Amino acid sequence: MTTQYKILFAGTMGAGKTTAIRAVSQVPVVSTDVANLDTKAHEKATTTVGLDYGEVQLEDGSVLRLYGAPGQLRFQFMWDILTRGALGAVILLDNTRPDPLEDLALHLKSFESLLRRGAAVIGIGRTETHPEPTVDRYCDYLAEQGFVVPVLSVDVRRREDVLTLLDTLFSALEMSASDQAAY
Ligand SMILES: Nc1nc2c(ncn2[C@@H]2O[C@H](COP(=O)(O)OP(=O)(O)OP(=O)(O)O)[C@@H](O)[C@H]2O)c(=O)[nH]1
Ligand SMILES: [Mg+2]
Repeated sequence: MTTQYKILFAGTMGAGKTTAIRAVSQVPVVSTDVANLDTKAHEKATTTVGLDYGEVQLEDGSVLRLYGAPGQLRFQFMWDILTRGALGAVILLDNTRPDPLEDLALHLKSFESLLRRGAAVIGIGRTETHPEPTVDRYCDYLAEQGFVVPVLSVDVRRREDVLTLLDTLFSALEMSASDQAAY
């Protein structure tokens, strides 16, 4: 039987969870996007109200089942549901938002158990126009809170950037598995 892993894409509204899954999926993506009526929160045309689903096959033949969460806070109850059974998470943040470190704090709380076991990677979008907070600032903030999580600057419209996030997540998972084996 093919080995399958569930990976969750979470993060703020408009950070690009749906975009990221569409960029890498090798099957037609199932989306639950509807017209975005909350244009104060983000001006984009559509927003996810349920989940996204796509798949990508790794070189060893195993399959990643990619689930995208809705970013709007009114759907926060979906985050826990979608986290169940996930091997790891890609958390996408958007540097154009008013307070990206506050967004980070919310996601540290919501995905704490995945983050604590080294099963997450953080991707920061739109750093070319909004370089602050820098990746170093995010890492310092994480360290202050006792988290060790890789942080990358990404443009999730690019397939290679999304694949790099997934590679980094798997490296983090391997490292945390070998740390645990050492005890
Ligand atoms: N300029 C720029 N646009 C980006 C970048 N990353 C993503 N986008 C755009 O930002 C939008 C992201 O939209 P979605 O993929 O729907 O975002 P989402 O995270 O799924 O949002 P919700 O489902 O509403 O939570 C798309 O229009 C992308 O093309 C980036 O790095 N630079
Ligand atoms: Mg979406």
